[in-house]
Amino acid sequence: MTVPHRFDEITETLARQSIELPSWAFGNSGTRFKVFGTPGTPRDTHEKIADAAKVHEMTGLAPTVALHIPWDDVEDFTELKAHAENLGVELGTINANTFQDEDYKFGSLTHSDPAIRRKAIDHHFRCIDIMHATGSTDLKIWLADGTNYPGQDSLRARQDRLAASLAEIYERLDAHQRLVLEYKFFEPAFYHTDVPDWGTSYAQVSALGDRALTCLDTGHHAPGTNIEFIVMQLMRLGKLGSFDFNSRFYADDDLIVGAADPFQLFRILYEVIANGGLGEDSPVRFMLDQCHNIEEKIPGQIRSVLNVQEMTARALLVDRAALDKAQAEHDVLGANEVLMDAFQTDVRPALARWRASRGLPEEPMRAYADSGHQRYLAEQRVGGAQAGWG
Ligand code: LRH
Ligand code: MN
Repeated sequence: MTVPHRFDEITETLARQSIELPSWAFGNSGTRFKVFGTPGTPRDTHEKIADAAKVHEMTGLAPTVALHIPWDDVEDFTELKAHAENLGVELGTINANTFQDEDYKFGSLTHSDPAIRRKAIDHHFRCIDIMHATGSTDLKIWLADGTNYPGQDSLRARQDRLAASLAEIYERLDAHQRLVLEYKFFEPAFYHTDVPDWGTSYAQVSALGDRALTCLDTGHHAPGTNIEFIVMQLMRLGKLGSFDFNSRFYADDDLIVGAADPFQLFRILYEVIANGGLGEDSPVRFMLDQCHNIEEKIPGQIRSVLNVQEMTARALLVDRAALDKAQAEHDVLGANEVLMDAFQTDVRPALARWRASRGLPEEPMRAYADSGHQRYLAEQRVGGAQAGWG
């Protein structure tokens, strides 16, 4: 199992890897049972961005931060852009939010009332205005829209209303802007969700145009779903725009990516690589979408981007020539062994040396713990309300 000797062949691709951080991962989050606080949690968007910048400083892997509107609303987004750049990061994907307003009880872009649809469309127009100020290229749309009981509403009518609403939003984008439509098979709706699967997202975005793509959240599939097959198919169709990386044992647990199922993350990244997703002009954007309900948030994000980097390195070390040969010969076990060889390769020592060669901490988790930054934040950030999903 001598794969590591090829590590030098993959560093150019690894150096191109960037993983966008979700601002909301630095705020408090939880479940319907409890949202716990954590000493040092940011109180506002500026502090969330400062924490994201700390993750980039420790790993060199996270140069952009995604915002969620209205959670990250500020007076002046141009000033916020400058604030981020002064900290060495940029503002990324703008996430719309039509899942916390009373008016959206029975839907937003799918609602039967044209006035409610108008309100939801206008919210997306505002997100596009914010993109102009932040220089962001991606508008991410995830809808909680759905029903809880059969018969509650017309599934067909809602799809048609959704298509019309999305068309208005797509029209408002300018030439360098994209929209990504995220799907999720359930929650908060418990009978049907209007964008439940990749097929529905693909159908809706394909009707819009080239700058409308699909967002794949790794926590949004029914148990037993072969997610890497969906990755391959959406990339084959040129419609995979972005990932929301996280992991789960049961439902949309939003745990640290790779924590629940590192082999699944490896298989997903192998398909990303095999379909050109890490190429220089790849349209695929990689983002984390996680909640650190009980663990500290900055170390949680550091651990997350390192998990993606580690599994990426292993997937890049797959001996393609040996795999192609085994596949051509229908050498079932041989082919599987080639993939498992790479998956079982410990790339951590080589990655640590490579980080050091780029002036980064060899062990970012330990370096962050030793920095005392967490204690500093807990002492600094006293008073005010800790940020969260509200
Ligand atoms: C929905 C979701 C979506 C975000 C939210 C924070 O479950 O994955 O991407 O808007 O989490
Ligand atoms: Mn998501």
